[in-house]
Amino acid sequence: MTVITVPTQPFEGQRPGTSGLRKKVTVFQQPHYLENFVQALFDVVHGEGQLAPGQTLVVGGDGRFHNRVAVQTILRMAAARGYARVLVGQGGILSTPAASAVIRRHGASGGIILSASHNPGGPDGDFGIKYNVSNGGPAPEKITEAVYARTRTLGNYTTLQTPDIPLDAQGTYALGATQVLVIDSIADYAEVMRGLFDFDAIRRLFAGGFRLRYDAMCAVGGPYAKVLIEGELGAPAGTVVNAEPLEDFGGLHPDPNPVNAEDLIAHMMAANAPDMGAASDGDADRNMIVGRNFVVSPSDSLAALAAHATQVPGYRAGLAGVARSMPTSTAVDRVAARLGIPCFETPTGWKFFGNLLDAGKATLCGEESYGTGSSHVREKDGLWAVLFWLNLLAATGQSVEQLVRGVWALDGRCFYSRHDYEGIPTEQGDALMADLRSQLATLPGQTLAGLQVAWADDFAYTDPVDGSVSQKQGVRVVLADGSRVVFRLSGTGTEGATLRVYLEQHEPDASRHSLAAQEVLAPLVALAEAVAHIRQYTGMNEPTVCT
Ligand code: VG1
Ligand code: CO
Repeated sequence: MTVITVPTQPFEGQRPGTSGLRKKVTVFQQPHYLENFVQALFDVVHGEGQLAPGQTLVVGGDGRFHNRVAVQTILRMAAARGYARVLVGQGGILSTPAASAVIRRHGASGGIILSASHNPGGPDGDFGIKYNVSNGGPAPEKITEAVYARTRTLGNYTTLQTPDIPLDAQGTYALGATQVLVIDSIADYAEVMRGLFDFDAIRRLFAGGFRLRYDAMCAVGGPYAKVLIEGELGAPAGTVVNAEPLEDFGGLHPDPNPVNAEDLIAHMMAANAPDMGAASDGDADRNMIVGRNFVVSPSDSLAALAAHATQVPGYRAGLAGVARSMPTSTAVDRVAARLGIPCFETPTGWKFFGNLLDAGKATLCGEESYGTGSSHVREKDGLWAVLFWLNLLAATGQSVEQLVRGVWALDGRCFYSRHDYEGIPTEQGDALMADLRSQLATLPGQTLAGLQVAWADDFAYTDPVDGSVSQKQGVRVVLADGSRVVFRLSGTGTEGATLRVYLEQHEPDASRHSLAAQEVLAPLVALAEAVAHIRQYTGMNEPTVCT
């Protein structure tokens, strides 16, 4: 088979953000756009002009519009690169955590995940590509930055001229000298889950009439949840809703939060609500947990999992440590302190957990953005979190609400909310952040909106394993009691800028634990406005989304 070399020119802006390169589908549909990025990636990972003999690549995506086209492009380019084997999920489908599991279990040198995750899909929606390394986790910044640099100098790429590989049935095909294996998208992942959780106990829970509503939001989590929850664990048919992955997610926005998953919330607040509700996002790495009449904040979910982890077979021996992204609430820090284990604070984005997990410093990790995971793979994992909760409910006999309130009773409640201002002109977003940064030296000691600032900084992180430093990861404005407001710009959006304002206040007094978060946090919202002049910079009076 002849490898062909196609001349090309660099595209602007192929810089991966918080989680891979995300752009409008129409941008990815431009001739050479995806090819350039993949060539740059291979050039960085293997060396310019170097082949990848003996190596295995994993390829799959969340099934959104353009997934199939992109898979075929990547298969041809991987064959031109001389990979020995490419494992591709059936139908081109692999959830992000499943891709991580496949990379690890098959000793792959890496994997390409096609997803824009929680971003909307369809012909007018978003597409994305991300590279994961041999530990199964997102490539660290030194790789993503090198890929970006390479995209700016690229002059050609190599590929094959071959017909498409049939993806809909499992099988083995030859593409040049490369063996392409279309594999079961679920089997490896399911095997990892079986090794962690007490499936018998969860089966008994369902057999006893326990009711779950799992909203897969017409995204890739559906088939996984169907096989495991309805199939293996015996939950009644219909437990998993919106279970069929659709190219446009049925018009839903597959970002599981109370705003986008309002239908699930309505079911959970109804008179005859199920015992537990859950939802996952476009690529099934996020999860939202809802109790009957009780919404669980992601930060509280992480804290509850950490507090009760030893009830679950996979974590019986205890946790080496926990880790959370900086804006995530300090609820898990308090659990860690009580358990006497270390707690790490990282920048936003799952790639920062990889080294801690590899080094055995952390076992559980989480982010405020509905992401939780553990050392079982190197990605956050939506269905894993749901199974973890089911296992805990089965083991303790408690309800979702009781488990969370139990943690509050011991450690106090961290009232928490994130306010997003979406679609701001990029210059305005940058100007707001620059303004904030210029105030860092003078903020301490100032009283704004009636609150006195104790300290302020721009979060910087030194990786405790490899010493790499990540600067400018979010501006923190903190009060003497630890209450805080954090500001950062999103790194996953595809249109303009999104300002994220994170608000947190710890409340030790149990008599105040049932107050509404937005009420408790109102003074911090006023502080945020006083410090950042959000109205002036964004022209918005209210956030577009509050979670
Ligand atoms: C957001 C979240 C972050 C998460 C990232 C990827 O990033 O805040 O916590 O890791 O999305 O999630 P940003 O830069 O927009 O704030 V996913 O499920 O879209 O891969
Ligand atoms: Co996701």
